[in-house]
Amino acid sequence: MKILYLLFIVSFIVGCGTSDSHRAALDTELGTHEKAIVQDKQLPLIPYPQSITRHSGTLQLSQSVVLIAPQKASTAMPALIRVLDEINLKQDASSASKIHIQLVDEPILGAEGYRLIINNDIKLSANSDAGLFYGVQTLSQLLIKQQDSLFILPKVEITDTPTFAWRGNMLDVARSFLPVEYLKQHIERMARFKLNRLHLHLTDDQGWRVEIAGYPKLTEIGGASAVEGGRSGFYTQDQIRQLVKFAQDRHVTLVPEVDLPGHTQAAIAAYNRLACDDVTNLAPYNGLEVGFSKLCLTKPETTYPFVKDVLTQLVALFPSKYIHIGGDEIKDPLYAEFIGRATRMVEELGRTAIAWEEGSVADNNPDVLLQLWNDKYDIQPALARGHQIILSPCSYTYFDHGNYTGQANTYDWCRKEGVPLERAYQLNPQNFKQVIGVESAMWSELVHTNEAADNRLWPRLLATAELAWTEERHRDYPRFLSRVDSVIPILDRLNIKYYQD
Ligand code: TNX
Repeated sequence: MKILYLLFIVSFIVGCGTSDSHRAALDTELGTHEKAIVQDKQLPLIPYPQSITRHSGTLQLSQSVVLIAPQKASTAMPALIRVLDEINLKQDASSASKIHIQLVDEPILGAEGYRLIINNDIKLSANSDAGLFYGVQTLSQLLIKQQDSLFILPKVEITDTPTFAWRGNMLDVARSFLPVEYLKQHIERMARFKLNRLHLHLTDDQGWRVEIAGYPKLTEIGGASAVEGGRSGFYTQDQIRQLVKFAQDRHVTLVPEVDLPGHTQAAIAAYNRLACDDVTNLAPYNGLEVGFSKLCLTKPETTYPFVKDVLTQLVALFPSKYIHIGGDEIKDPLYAEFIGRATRMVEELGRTAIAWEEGSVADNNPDVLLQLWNDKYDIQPALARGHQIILSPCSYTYFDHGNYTGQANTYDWCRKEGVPLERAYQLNPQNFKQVIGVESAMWSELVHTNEAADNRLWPRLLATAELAWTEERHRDYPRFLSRVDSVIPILDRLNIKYYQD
């Protein structure tokens, strides 16, 4: 029985530097909690790193650590200090526990990769501050107190780089508003799991959430409405600038979306001239329907200057290379022309547009990104023209769908069983072509509080993080699930009210 157990343990270890017989010997030598760390499971890391070599033994940290780091670790150092504060591990120059951070020049680490070596001390190296930042996140997940209140780390060498550049999450702040404080928390939480794109769906029929100079009614009227039961509100330009900086310090790019030319009732309610003359309902909307509103495309002299003003200000506020122009769920004979013009406007402003998949019918420059959201949408013709895609197929990535079948206040139009964690993990980006990355989406028609948002986002966002970062050969659902259990203390540390089954 014991031998079988050991075989089972050994079979669990991926990329392990310790031989099986050595491991069996270790098993008899070590104390219980050391055993747990050195062997039996995968390291408690999400997303799982690309390469791990484990060595025998552990490193026990003293009650304090000393950090040795270059000036240029300008976000990695503060990130590490935040983690140390969070776990109450003090800094002390005379400590025997050293954490060395260094910039190196190793092409295989790329722009975001890192190497973390835990031996008699901790060495973290990367080509860039971003790489160091991600190494800090990995280290932070290993800094979990054992039962006896000690930090005991496995001796390992981890070399890690992301699979995809785009590791995203979308929050719909238009149907129901999310306050700045929540977004900050969310950015911090995303970064802990190496997610790096926060797409903000800023406008829709039920609300307009971003201040646009010269158009005060967008936020006076559009900012005051919300879906029924949801929260209203808007972000001032100052708040956006602060959020952008907060996110930059955590290597998260804020990607703004103004949804055009449909999903625009809030804008039309604010400025009635944006509607066609025969439209009668010009009031704010708080229902759940989609696809009924549009900017008037037969009044180009009114519509395009508005669109240009909004895009110009978004570009000034958000440094993101990509600006999302929406483009979903609308029928209009002039739709394709509109999308083509809007994507070129973004280009003239020095950025690149993203459009939901429907925008692929327009004559767009091939560097425009398309966001795939219907599992079955035929994106092939757009791929043939050279477009790259963000993967958000709704039956895997729509986290406004239930954590389980029939969860209250969730949608099921895309998948009647909801999108349980296992389903979220089953998306295989490698089955698609020309993929820049993965993005899960939380629409907010039915999500009206911070707690509900936490419940819809976590732990499923851990699946998004791993799909986007970790290569297919290291992904395995049972192992992932056991690592989800291991990172629960981290979710608790971050005060996340995650869904618990
Ligand atoms: C589809 S996905 C939408 C949203 C809804 C969502 C609800 C997409 C581009 N449009 O307007 O909020 O379904 O699940």
